[in-house]
Amino acid sequence: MTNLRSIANLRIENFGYALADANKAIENDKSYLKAYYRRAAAHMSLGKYKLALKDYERVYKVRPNDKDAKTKFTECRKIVQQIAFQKAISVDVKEVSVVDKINLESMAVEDSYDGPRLENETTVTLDFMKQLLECYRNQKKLHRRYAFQILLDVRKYFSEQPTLVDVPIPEGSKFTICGDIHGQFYDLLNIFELNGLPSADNPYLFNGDFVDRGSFSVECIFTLFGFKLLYPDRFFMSRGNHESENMNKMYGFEGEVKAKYSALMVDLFTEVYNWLPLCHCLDSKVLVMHGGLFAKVRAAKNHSRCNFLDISRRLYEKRSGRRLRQDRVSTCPTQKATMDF
Ligand SMILES: [Mn+2]
Repeated sequence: MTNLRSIANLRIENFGYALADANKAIENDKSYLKAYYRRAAAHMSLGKYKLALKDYERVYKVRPNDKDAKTKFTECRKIVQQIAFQKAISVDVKEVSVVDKINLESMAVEDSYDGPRLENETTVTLDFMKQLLECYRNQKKLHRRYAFQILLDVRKYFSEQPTLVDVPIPEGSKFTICGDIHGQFYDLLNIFELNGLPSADNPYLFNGDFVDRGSFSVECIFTLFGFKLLYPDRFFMSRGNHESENMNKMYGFEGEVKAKYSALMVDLFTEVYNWLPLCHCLDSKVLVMHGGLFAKVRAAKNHSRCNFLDISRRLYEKRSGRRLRQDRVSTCPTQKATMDF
């Protein structure tokens, strides 16, 4: 009787009642297999997959030749494994941030410093950016206090951005996309000379690989981050395969930051890079992303919005060099160009 009521409750989606009835039926007759089956179905519907698996397994063991029992058991086991896998690759958000180790107040700006200064010690202005370009052109350095301030601000900004950023482009207007800058600051200056400085009317997307290889990665990245803070809605940056801790160790950026600033700043850069958006959708028409990102991105095969939005950017933190290279190959947009991005 209780088992029949359990079936009825399952049919009208009263899963809680179905569960109670199935439990009662089992209590009355521990060998009554159908009740286990109903209980599993109720647990499945309530999202309690581990409990459902237990019952499905019991039914399957008693009736190994029952096709339906086997299908249900296999399906449920797959779900339980998937959940365990998702849990294993999820990132612990309680992780300590390097931000807590940074004390801007302790970084006094010496009177002798004649480089660019942030407005009120905090804000990037157009004037600051022009002075910064001039300072870098003359191979001078931005004060570490301002450098840290920019990194902290840009980290906060990116951490609040989605993985896929939508970029509206008004009809008939110009939009410039630039590829790998790779630490070539003087090339970056040439781009701005030929194509105009970034502005509200001259929007840009820099599509990853800002650093490594060239000797002026620090100059490139602070220039780009500065413009990002100045025109957050008109200047865009996406992550390349070189915006990662392992690549920076191998291809020069880490050494350059340590020489020009400090190891602490290297760690902060790593955090900021982990927050960079992975792709941009221009005017709801064109998807732009850097080649050779990571396997999980490749998994987003059909390039639907949900696939990209679901990707946690913080997954890509600690990867071995080997794994990264594999990922680069496996996610390369063309079969030919593989290793040397
Ligand atoms: Mn590259």
